Formats: sequence, C-alpha cells, structure tokens
Amino acid sequence: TLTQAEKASVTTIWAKVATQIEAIGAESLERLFASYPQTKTYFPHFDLSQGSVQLRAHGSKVLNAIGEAVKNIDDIRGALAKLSELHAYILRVDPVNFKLLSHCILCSVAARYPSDFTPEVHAAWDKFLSSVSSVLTEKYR
Ligand code: ZNH
Repeated sequence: TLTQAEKASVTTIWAKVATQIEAIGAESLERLFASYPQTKTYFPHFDLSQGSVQLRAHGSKVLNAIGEAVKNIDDIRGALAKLSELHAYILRVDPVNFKLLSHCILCSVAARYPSDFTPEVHAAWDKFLSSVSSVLTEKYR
C-alpha cells in the first residue's frame, strides 16, 4: 500500500498527466509496441501505426482507467473491478505484459515532465502502477 506522501506524489503528477491523456496514452502504447513487439499480438484488429486513431483511442481508455484509480487511490480494487474481470476472463492478457506497459507509461510521463519526475515521484508512480497491475491480474486462474 502507498504511504500518504506517495499518494500525494501520484495525485500531483496526475493533475498534469490528466491534461494530456490522449498524447501520453498513445505514446505509452507506441513505446510498448516498439520496445516489446510481441505485445502487438493482442491487437491484431488495430492499426498500430504511429498516431493512428485506434492507438489514440485505446491509449485514452487505458489512461482514463488509470485516472479512475488515482481518484480512488484508497480503493483501487473497487475502482477497477470490472476491468480486472475483463482482462482475466475475456482478454486473457499474460500478466508479464502489465510490467512492460507500466514501464512505458512511466517513461512517457517522465519524458513529458522531466523536472517533476524526481526520484520520489518516480518511486511513488512505479509503486502505484504496480498496484494497478496487481488488481488487473489478480482474478486470473
Ligand atoms: Zn488493457 C482493453 C485498461 C493493460 C490489452 N484495457 C482495455 C480497456 C481499458 C484497459 C480501459 C478498454 C475496456 C473497455 O472497452 O471496456 N489495460 C488497461 C490498463 C492496463 C492495461 C489500465 C494496465 C495498466 N491491456 C493491458 C496490457 C495489454 C492489454 C498489458 C496487452 C499487452 N486491453 C488490452 C486489449 C484490450 C484492452 C487487447 C481490448 C482492445 C479492444 O478494443 O479490442
């Protein structure tokens, strides 16, 4: 669980990220597919070229879900319950991929807000994204 200081760091940087949902979401996915091309196999039905409509739409969905987790930082499990079922029972995304995407989101945020991305903010954001990933992968059997 996150400390009060970590929650404050996540919430503060989120206020900036929230103004750039689509751009940061799309960039995170671009980084994911460029660095870990095996992740593209989950999106055979998407046009994954840089800046595509689908990439931006999906990036927005992913970051909006993260925004819900920020808003409900004391109940991430409750906030993402439906999404957790979707990933476990329907999408069946291998849990290893959540670490990869989290890393790419982290890089996209760091690249956009370098001076805000202090070691403390980095650590808090990393821990927060791990919590989100745990929730999204906990229903697998
Ligand atoms: Zn996921 C979908 C979120 C991870 C794959 N996703 C999705 C959505 C969301 C999300 C919000 C939408 C839903 C609806 O529509 O309802 N994810 C998310 C998050 C995360 C994730 C937050 C983390 C952090 N995913 C992931 C991964 C992968 C995925 C890692 C792989 C690689 N997803 C996916 C898919 C889908 C989704 C495939 C479906 C798409 C379509 O549209 O088709």
